[in-house]
Amino acid sequence: MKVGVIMGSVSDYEVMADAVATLEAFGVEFEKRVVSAHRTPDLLCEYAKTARSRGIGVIIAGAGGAAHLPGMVASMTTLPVVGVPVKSRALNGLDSLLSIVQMPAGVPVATTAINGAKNAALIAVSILALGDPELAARLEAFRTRQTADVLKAEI
Ligand code: RP5
Repeated sequence: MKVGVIMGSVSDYEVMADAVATLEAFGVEFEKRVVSAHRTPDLLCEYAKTARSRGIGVIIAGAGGAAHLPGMVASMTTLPVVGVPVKSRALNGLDSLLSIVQMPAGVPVATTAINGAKNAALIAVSILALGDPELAARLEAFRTRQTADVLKAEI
């Protein structure tokens, strides 16, 4: 299964590139594209409704401002959706965070920190690793390396 990485604008890619780089580091297949909830609403519906049948297992959706992309995608698929609030110019991403994190009960979006694209990818890896022992081993190794790097850090 692959990960679908979508974002509301090309301008979000500066942040969402962290998710792509992390998925690449884990050797996880993904597709990436701009899907805007308000600029391309028909594409949004098509993307969300066909995602499962196209082999996607997790969707990572990043957006900024009035960031309805992750919630709208989640409303049209039962795949896990991870939302990334992208830091906005006007309100430093607080608008993005609150737009994404406060989903009413019934349609969940797993929300990361503002600009938390790397963690979005790690959540996607964790989910896919449930059915993929090799990927689970790579995730364990990543954590082990991360711990070792902190323990040997000199300041
Ligand atoms: C949102 O508006 C996007 O997700 C982006 O974060 C923000 C600004 O978009 P641009 O004006 O840079 O295209 O839809």
